[in-house]
Amino acid sequence: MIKKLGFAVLAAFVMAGTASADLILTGILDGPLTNGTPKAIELYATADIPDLSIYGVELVSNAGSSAGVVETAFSGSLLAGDYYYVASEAPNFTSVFGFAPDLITGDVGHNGDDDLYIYENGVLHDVWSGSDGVDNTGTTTDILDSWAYRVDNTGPSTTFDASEWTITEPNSLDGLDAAGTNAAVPFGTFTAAAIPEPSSIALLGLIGLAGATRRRK
Ligand SMILES: [Ca+2]
Ligand SMILES: [Ca+2]
Ligand SMILES: [Ca+2]
Repeated sequence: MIKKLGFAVLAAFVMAGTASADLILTGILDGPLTNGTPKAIELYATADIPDLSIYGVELVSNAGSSAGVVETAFSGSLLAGDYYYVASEAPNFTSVFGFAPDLITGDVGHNGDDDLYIYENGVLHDVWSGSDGVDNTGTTTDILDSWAYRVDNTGPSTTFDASEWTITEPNSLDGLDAAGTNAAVPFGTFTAAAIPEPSSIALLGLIGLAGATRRRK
């Protein structure tokens, strides 16, 4: 009985740990190459994610408002510390970064004045800009021909917080070629602290204490 209770608590903790397996939106790029490419987003896994299809993206253009639904689901799997790249096309993304995007979809085909919403199991999970009803042109999240990158150890957040982002001025990438764009954009540098160990150690201690208390009765 005691062992079963301990196992149930431990299993609940392990499941909670799995649920906290997280994907963070870390980068947005509106590139300077042909047709404003590469247009891409970067995401980062803070834990192993065996099935990425529980996550997806919605692009809300200009002064539109979020419909609250995934337009394109992600696919594949990630290990903790992996990045995931979604682009509007492959050739120019590949020429800039030296590897192909993981997923190609028009739903990252923003042009610097748009909002991006990331969902987990259909629930809002992370957001870029989130200015429903407002075109971002001329606002703090105007990244026309430019980029934004998440500050280390922040996110995900369902409420946009500009202090969690490095946001460049519009047209900061104007005139750059693929190599110049690669040098200017910090994709692949985000870091996040590992899932803290102390809480799990403390919880295991509590389980042991609960077991010991019950045994005395
Ligand atoms: Ca737009
Ligand atoms: Ca908007
Ligand atoms: Ca420009």
